[in-house]
Amino acid sequence: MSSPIRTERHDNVLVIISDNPPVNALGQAVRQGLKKGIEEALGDDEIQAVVIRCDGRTFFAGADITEFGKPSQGPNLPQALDAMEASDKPVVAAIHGTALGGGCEVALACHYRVAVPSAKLGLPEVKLGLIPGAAGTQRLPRLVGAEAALPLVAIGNPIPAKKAEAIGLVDAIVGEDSLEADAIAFAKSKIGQPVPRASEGTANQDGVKNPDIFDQFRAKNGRKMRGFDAPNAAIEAVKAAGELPYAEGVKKERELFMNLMTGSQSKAMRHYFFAERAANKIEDVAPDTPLISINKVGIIGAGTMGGGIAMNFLSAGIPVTILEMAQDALDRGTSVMRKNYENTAKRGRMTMEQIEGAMGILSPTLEYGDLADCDLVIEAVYENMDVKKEVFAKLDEVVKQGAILASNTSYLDVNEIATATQRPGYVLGLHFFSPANVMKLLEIVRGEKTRDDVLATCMKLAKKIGKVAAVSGVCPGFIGNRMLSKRQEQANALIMQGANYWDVDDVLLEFGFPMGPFQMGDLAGIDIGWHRDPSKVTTVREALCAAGRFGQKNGKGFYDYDEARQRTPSDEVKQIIADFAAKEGHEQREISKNEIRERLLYPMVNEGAKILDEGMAQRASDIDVVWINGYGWPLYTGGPMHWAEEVGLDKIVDGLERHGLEASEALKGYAALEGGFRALR
Ligand code: T1G
Repeated sequence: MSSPIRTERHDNVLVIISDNPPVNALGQAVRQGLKKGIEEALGDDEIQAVVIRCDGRTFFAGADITEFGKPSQGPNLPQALDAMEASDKPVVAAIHGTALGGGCEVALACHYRVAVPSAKLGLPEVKLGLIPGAAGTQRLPRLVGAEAALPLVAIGNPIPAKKAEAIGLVDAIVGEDSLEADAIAFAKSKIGQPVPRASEGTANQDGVKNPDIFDQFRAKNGRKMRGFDAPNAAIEAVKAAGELPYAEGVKKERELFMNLMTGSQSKAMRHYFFAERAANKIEDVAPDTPLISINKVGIIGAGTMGGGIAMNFLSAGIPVTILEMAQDALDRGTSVMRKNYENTAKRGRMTMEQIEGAMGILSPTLEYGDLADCDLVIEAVYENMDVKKEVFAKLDEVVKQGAILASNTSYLDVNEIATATQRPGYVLGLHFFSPANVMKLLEIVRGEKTRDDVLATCMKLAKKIGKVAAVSGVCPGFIGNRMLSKRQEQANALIMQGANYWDVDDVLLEFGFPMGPFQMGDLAGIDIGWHRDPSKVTTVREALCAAGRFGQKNGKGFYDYDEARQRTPSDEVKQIIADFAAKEGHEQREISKNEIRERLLYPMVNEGAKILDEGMAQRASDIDVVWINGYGWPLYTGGPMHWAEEVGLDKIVDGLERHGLEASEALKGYAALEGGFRALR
């Protein structure tokens, strides 16, 4: 098989080229070819300089993640890069696309780096639960300084070429369409000069002179690093670059890297990397299904959901016509959208010009007729079947044939909604999560009659508006809410049986969720939907409302809150719950945190197994994608289904039965199979 690496001579410059689609991952053949190309350049006196570049859409985008966990085949990347850096002939990295991970490390081992303006560079290994493993944590700080290196290595977001040039990672920005020629010219200009080696750099003295930067970085980024192992290892590695000689620093990096590579978090996060990409694929829809062009979107309802949904399309440059029933609601909705954008701008994530651009393609209206030429209309009206069917019947009359009609319902039967139209093939659910302009998850709910092109179009559109989508079948609560209801049922049962409600929240917090159900209730407001009659108490919530406990909004709900909204468990609430339980005839007892965790999470896995078995989710990893992106399931455990397999499905079956809960036939079936949830049933 021909090597993905070839070399071309341009006078006294050897260009080493990789052609390894889709992203020039540094698999074994590429590493082999790279090593050979470097040896060719070093062994030929005619050659006085080297350029390394890639064909296709990007410079090397990192190690080949599919090789991880398998016996490694040489040559290893660090050795190939050391040989290259040791050369006295100038080696130039010619960067386009995304030079990521090992790709960025290849560039760091080159003596110079030139990039086109649209290029990005980064070390995203922490997003896979790793840190760079080819000396990136030791070369980068020596090149750009520890302070500039820290976010790149420990947070893992790539930076644009311009920023990379500003911190000294890139030496020159070259023409977008003349990368190779400019890189060759740059290489020629360096012939005869001593070559700069990142491993010999001293820019990281800032970390030595000001050792506080590491603790300051941890303090600033604590929340997003919470529970993850890799970011702390990354900080340690960058710190070592300022404290140890290069060779020892590389050893330290290797030790930290191997620890992570063999740990559960990286396995989980690599699982998620492929899970998110697999979710884009719809098993029984041909990948080349022709798509419907979506040039104009209609949104019905300018409330929290409608406005948030609209913002996703406006931010992607897709014009939106938003409809309300009354002018004041319409005005309120559009002003909330503008305020949301302005808040984003205050955080430096948008310019005022971008805000005007987005708001400039928004057309508010009170007339259904203005939706006639929309290619997609999404309703976000009151969650009531009759109301939805009325809206869809109206849309069916007004909106052009061939347009997609979508419901943002969070649990209603999309098949029944479709019966209100003459075009059931063009009807599906697009379930956004609140706040819709922020939450990444989109559940695409496939009706019995939903056409393949409609489904494929919405999956592609999801990516365009920056959402992570998964296809769900039609069942109450689809994938996410159906499993959430099982956790909520147990949370309520547990406090009736004597569990401390703060233990329930703390178990989920300690597991890695952003918050527990009772904290969530206080945040949203316990009195939402309350009938306001303190004498009528049929639930714990009504008992709390009757006691004037509405949540954070009035300083007390399940918890008491201080001015900084710090929560404290309340004896009054514990007593209210105990009294309510006694009235309902529940025996109360001490309940351990271990029992709480099993009773909260195992029923979710059980429901996930049923969802999978019923075909309501295409694959178990789609369920992981839903829960990580829609409900804050901790990424470093891979999602409910991956986590369950790591726990052991048979252990989960036993745990359910031990707590008097029913293990479904579906879960028991998967538990009995070698491949668990990955096995076809
Ligand atoms: N290895 C193997 N396959 C990869 C890959 C990789 N590094 N990156 C992408 N793919 C596949 C992906 O699965 C998909 O396959 C296709 O390419 C298109 O990807 C040694 C140890 C580069 C920004 O973490 O961030 O280097 O689904 O759909 O949206 O120290 O892919 O088509 O079959 O994502 O345009 C570090 C991971 C690795 C970069 C392109 N590198 N990749 O995004 O396309 S660890 C990364 C990405 C490492 C070193 C360490 C993105 C992208 P399929 P895509 P995209």
